[in-house]
Amino acid sequence: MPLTLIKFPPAFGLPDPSPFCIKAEILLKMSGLPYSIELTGNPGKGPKGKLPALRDGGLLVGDSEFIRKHLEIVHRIDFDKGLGPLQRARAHAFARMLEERTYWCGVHCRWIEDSAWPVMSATLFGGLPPVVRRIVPAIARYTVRRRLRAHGLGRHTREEIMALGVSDFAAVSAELGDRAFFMGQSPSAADATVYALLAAFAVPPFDNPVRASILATPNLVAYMDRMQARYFA
Ligand SMILES: N[C@@H](CCC(=O)N[C@@H](CS)C(=O)NCC(=O)O)C(=O)O
Repeated sequence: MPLTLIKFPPAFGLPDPSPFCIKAEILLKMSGLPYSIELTGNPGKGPKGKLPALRDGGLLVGDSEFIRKHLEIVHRIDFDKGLGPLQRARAHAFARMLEERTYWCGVHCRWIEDSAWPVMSATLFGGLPPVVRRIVPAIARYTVRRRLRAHGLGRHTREEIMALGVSDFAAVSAELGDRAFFMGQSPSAADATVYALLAAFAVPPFDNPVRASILATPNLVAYMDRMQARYFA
């Protein structure tokens, strides 16, 4: 039964505006399994109201991490083949940092920064009919602001949020060192997350201190080029 990745359409020069959808797509590419893509602007198509989701026969798996688990358990893909327990633990910790903390810094950069909002709004909501377009973006931005406050990151000042993002990618750079991929000389699951988050911050429409720090870090820039050439050439 073919696999179908349900994801958002490409945006901002990225294969997907969502780093979680980029992560899921890289995992599928790493797996070597055949898959097709279904594009939607409606996260309600995922079983948990978010994207990505993976359809496998009659099963709909929501959340990039459960998609990974599904590929590992049902399709017997070992993304971390060759990694020892300590490397697996480090990869796990970095991925959780990027997905559960750094991601929210990216949400601030895209949704809250006034300089980013026009391009964000036009990209996500530009296709709506004129009357709706005047209301829906404002409601969506308000909802995201509330989520950021609920997470906790939205309670910090802009300077504090940027400093947290910069420190996360400094840690990524230190861990990566001069390795070709995050955990060694060949790709593993962590690369799907690390690349997805780096790419989400590095795209041109969103200019902020976190993006500047990434672009000023040679091993991160070389790593992004390497990953892009390998998975999205
Ligand atoms: N933990 C989830 C996060 C997925 C997620 O946050 N997706 C966002 C896009 S980046 C989404 O679909 N948001 C729609 C919404 O919240 O309404 C995963 O790893 O897949």
